[in-house]
Amino acid sequence: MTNTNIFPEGFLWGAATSAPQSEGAQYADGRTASTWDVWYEKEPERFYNQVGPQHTSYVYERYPEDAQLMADMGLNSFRTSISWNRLLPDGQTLNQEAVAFYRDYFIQIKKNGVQPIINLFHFDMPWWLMEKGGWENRTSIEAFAFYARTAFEQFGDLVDTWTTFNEPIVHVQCGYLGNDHWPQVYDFKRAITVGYHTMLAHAAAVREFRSVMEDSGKEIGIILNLSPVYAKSDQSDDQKAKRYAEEWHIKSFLEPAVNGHYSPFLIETLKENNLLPKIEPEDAALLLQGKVDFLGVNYYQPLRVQAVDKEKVNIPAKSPADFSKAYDWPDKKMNPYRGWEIYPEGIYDIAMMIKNDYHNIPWYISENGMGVADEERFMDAEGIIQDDYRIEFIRDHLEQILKAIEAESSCYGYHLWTFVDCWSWLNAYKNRYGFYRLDLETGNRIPKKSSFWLHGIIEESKLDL
Ligand code: BGP
Repeated sequence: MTNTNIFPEGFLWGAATSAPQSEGAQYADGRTASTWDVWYEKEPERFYNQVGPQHTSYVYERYPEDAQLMADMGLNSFRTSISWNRLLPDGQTLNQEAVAFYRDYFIQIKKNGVQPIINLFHFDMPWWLMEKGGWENRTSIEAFAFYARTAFEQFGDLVDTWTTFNEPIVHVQCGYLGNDHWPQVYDFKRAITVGYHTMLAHAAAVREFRSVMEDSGKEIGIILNLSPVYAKSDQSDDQKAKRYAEEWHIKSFLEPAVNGHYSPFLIETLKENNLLPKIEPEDAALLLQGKVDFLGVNYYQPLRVQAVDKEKVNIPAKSPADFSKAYDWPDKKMNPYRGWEIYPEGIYDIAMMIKNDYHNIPWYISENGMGVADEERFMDAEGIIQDDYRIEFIRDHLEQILKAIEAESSCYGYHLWTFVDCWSWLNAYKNRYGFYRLDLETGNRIPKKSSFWLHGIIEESKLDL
């Protein structure tokens, strides 16, 4: 395996969450609704145990305590997001109470020696914009640019590192090729348009960043779930399926973010299938402005694919499933408490892809973690969750990071999902991920065993191999 067990100086040790999953204070101090708030009001039965977005981890009130706990654990970085509909409740008017909250939140984090990494969009579309068509409507691009500019102007003095979107493929796929996000439609062409406008909005936000921050040395990136794709076999049909899966799941966002344009192969495929979105003459120049300084990489599990059954393929294609089919790898190791594959080696493969195909652009693991259902069953007499499974999970993934760094990958950090157990979309509190357990009744934070373990690793900056 790897010869070095030492993490480089300045390595980012942290955890990640998002505004809609942690803040709470649903309609407090001028905040308006996002799609999640409205959806819950319409269909509460879609949410696990009918627990909606109002039951988060109370960060709006408890952030000073959290900042202190991060410092106690030895973390030096933390990622969360800003709520668009809290900062600009109607899309135009600046909410001064939101400004005061976020400013103090970021100040408290920094006072404790923790660097905030701030993301702008984490699946939370303001309802006022969704009513106009959300990302399907081209006006969303400049609406997002205005929001981004406002955030940079209000918090740019406190925040050095920004990201535009978290896992943009998820709101495309779950909202327009499935029913796990609002608006729950199934339409490949609309999904492509939503993805395209998202990347134009990303580019417009980067454009605003460069203009507000000028030569400040501050940085902007994007967070992508770059799950590596593995084919069932070396046979050409399986390899073709892999190529398509990579284009759809990885490159459709990675290429414009790093290179400022889409891959010719993807454009050709869309053309052939009559799926090309409406492209305006000025779009190419805007996309070029969207090149990022770094990548955040979320990694949970790989994607395994095989060739599609030819007789079932639609022409023109109706979904990504017309290009590649999921493959159930018999040797896979599963997370028995969540149902996702555990494959730490995927991190090394992502690292080598970034190194070899994307000029080794600096990147860090912005999410990785192990969800566990009914985690109370692992609680000891003192009330501490004995999460040895999570310790093993983190340890195995860190080992792959060390191996990648030894192979000259530019990986510079690791963030666990998440710091304090947080609310998770339709799954609510079904799966827990945090270093700290959230007591749902009191809102209290109780450290899990993994928080003590990681503290030790951070102090020594090394992993026993
Ligand atoms: C990521 C999202 C997070 C979080 C995490 C865990 O894709 O960025 O917001 O939800 O997945 O997902 P789940 O709670 O569904 O297990």
